[in-house]
Amino acid sequence: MSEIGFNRLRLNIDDTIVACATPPGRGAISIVRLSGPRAIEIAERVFRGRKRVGEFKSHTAHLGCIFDGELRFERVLLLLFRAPNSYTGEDIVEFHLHGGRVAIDWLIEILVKNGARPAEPGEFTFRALVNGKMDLIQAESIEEIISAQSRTALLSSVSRLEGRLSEWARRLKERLWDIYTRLEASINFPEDEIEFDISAVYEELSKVREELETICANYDRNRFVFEGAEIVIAGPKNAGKSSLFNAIVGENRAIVSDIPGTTRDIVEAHFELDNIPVVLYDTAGLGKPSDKLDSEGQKRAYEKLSSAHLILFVVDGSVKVQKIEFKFPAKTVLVVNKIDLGVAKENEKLFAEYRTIKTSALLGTGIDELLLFIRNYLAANHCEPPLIGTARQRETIRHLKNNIERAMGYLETQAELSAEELKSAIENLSELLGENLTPDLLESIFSRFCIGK
Ligand SMILES: Nc1nc2c(ncn2[C@@H]2O[C@H](COP(=O)(O)OP(=O)(O)OP(=O)(O)O)[C@@H](O)[C@H]2O)c(=O)[nH]1
Ligand SMILES: [Mg+2]
Repeated sequence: MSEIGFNRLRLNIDDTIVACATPPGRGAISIVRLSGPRAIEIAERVFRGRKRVGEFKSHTAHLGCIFDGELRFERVLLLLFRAPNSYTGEDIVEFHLHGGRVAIDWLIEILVKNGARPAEPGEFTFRALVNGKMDLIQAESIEEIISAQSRTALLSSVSRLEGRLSEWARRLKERLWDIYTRLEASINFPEDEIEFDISAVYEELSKVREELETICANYDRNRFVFEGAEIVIAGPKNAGKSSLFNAIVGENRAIVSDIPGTTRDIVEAHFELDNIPVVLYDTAGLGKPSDKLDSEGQKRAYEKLSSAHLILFVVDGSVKVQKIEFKFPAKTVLVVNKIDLGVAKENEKLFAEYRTIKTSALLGTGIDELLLFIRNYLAANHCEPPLIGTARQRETIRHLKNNIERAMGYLETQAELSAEELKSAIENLSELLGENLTPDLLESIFSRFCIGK
């Protein structure tokens, strides 16, 4: 019995596993998948078609009936993928049946009765990993693809499934390995006068460092591509923040009233702008708190402001704007609202100091311009789909960058320490690729998967 496990879970990879691969519940078609050494044998016991399942060619589809003992269950379409040319690298049998909770559960029950075991979350992909069908980065990308929030995020994940990051990591590993072995040789056999040009190696390592910096910066700037851009509407009470929120969203989501301090809790709306997921927040008006609830509301507003990608600071431009007790970060745009009532003369000097957009949330004036500004802002802050896409990958690259910097620092005076750092860098790349699978690593990745994937 071969057990490979992570955490409390011990997975026997000799078992034949079964799970529904499509979302549970009503649907035109549901797919139940069997994978493992006994997949064909188990399928043969329950499926009756024109021929025996064992006689079917790989990658073919066959119509037939499922039997629960002698009870005829359902007509299904059976697809066969023979090892090693399948997702998991094992024999896979897929049953396509009419979607519906009862039918799915019943079929799984029949297959379990005939020798299959219900799969754990992510176990199909785990087998693909164990059987060398994909590396860890690619396995991770499957989950990323499933949960992608935008087309850019999807394209970035697909590039990892196709091996863009893995290839880059393998090539870098080779480059570092070459430097490491030459450095070690020059340390261990100084009398052999092994050619080791310190300044050339330094130059090469600094190129690697630059590459790593670009990768990290690109990911950091693009985080909102994966997580959604957080745009926070804030400003003094009664400025028309909730009205603006509703005007952008295009429906009456947030309560609007002429009573200052109407909004207490944060209201949010999700939508996409040019393939970038956006979360828009309406927050409580800032200023002297009127009561305990108001100060709690304002506390929440400030928390949101600190994590925002973009702040729309809304003021009522028709009356003299009170001194703004807010340190505008670079990511702020001043929205001068209620322009249908005119702009108070006293404000003109203040508005000239900031990047401003004039709106009337009441009449809908300036909303298109504001949306265009947001679009341009997001576009300017994101470029091509980033090479890395998860916090784990980002963290490993950060360690790697530290290794390279230290290796450069030690290169001239403490060659042994420099070699140690290069070795750690190579180990970090192996970890990125999942070449040494530890239970913790597997647990952290596969616990996010759904059953059937
Ligand atoms: N004339 C005019 N009135 C507006 C405009 N935008 C909002 N108002 C009015 O201003 C009042 C306050 O609007 P809200 O959207 O509730 O303002 P808020 O900033 O969310 O207020 P708080 O949640 O209390 O901080 C309401 O009576 C709105 O109808 C505008 O562009 N022009
Ligand atoms: Mg409000």
